[in-house]
Amino acid sequence: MYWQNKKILVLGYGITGKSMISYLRKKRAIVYIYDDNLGLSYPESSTWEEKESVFYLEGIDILAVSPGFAPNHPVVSYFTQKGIPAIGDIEIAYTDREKNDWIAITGTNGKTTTTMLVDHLLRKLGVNSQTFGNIGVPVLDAVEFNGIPVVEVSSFQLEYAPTFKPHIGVFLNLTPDHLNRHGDMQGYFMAKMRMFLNQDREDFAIFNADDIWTSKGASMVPSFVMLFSPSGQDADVMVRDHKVYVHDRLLWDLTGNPRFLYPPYLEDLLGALSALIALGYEKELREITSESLSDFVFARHRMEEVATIGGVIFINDSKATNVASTIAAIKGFEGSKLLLILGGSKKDTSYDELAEEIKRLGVKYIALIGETSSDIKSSLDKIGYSQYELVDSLEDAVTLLWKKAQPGDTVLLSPACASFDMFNNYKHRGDTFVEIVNRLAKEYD
Ligand code: UMA
Repeated sequence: MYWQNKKILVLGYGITGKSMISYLRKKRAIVYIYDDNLGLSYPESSTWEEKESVFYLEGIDILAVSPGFAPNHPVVSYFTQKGIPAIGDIEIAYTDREKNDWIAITGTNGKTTTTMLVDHLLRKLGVNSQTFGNIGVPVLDAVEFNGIPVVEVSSFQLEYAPTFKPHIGVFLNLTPDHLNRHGDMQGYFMAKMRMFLNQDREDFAIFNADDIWTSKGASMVPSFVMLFSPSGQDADVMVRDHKVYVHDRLLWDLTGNPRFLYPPYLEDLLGALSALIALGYEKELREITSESLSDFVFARHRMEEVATIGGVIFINDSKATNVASTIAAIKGFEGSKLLLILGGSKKDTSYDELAEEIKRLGVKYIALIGETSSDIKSSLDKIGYSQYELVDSLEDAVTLLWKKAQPGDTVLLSPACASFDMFNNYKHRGDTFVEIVNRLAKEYD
């Protein structure tokens, strides 16, 4: 696309905003910057004017929007109502990259692990690839990348990617999250489905047959559909007796890789394998065997084992920012040995299903923190579960559960909520947890 001399208003001065600014400036666009926390900055200026000045800007051609800005943000709607297109970094990168060889992964949970798995396996096959997108690496870095770009794509980013069509798209699962932004599950689903609706017959749309939402997507896309099933339903790629099959052809035996039999990771693995099979690598995958997973390093803050202190295991799952993710995490434990830290910033979510699961599994004790602690407390009270306490900080939560725990127990931070009430983001929350646990380990020594 020709950006030179286009007047572009970049919204957001975070990871995405900064990368769009430097990219568009290199392409000689005239770049204005707006951020709610900083105000408005004019081209060639290093100062920030008051926020309201943004509404006096004339002649803007394009809005380049960071994903955190909702479409109904006053600045976004002011300009889009005037007919000015709002696009994000994925759209810019997609229009400017010469080849359409994008592999894009979306879904509520497991996007990062799946993106990393696709990249890991491509490298094992000797294919040059790299991860980009919501995983934390600006997708504009992929424009000139001389290999296969594997992109983690969020529903927020897809709202500003009107023509994006990955060659291979994977939709892992959909459970309630970000509903305050998308309105309801249908709105959230359609935001994710945007990734597939522009595809052509030669592109691939990969869906999870076990998920009621993503399996719906199969009948809506113009592209070639592939289904995967962790539960062993009939699908293109499925698991039966710990073995992965492509139709009736055995691909991998996972018995030697128990990490990947843990349900959320199995789903991620099948999504990743399906993407590689769509690319034509079935035979090569069979040759490298599941042994190729043995050196795969999981992302931080996702079921990350931090330390074992006096026989008590501490696990950081700070990335569990929604109920489904926490339910998936606790299912893997014998409840009576599990002590849980829950709570964080407000979202339009019900905690009733989580409370049911906690009671059913017999979770030993819970420390509740953050803005949502009283909402979670109400859900627990409703079903008569009383093994919890409200505390003021993450530090107090760790101290409380450490006192309640016995050797062989696990203390798990899997909050089911975003972190913005007390932390900058889930990474900051996870790092703080790791710090507190490491301090405790030193004291115990
Ligand atoms: N800002 C405003 N007004 C708003 C929202 C944001 O002024 O209404 C400003 C903030 O003051 C800040 C900047 O915009 O200066 C931040 O922009 P942003 O919120 O879009 O975040 P980035 O730093 O650009 O990071 C984004 C993703 N963040 C979000 O989607 C919220 C990162 O995903 C992603 O790693 C990064 O781009 C690179 O692609 C994070 C995330 O939480 C991990 N994603 C959500 C998720 O995974 O569930 C979608």
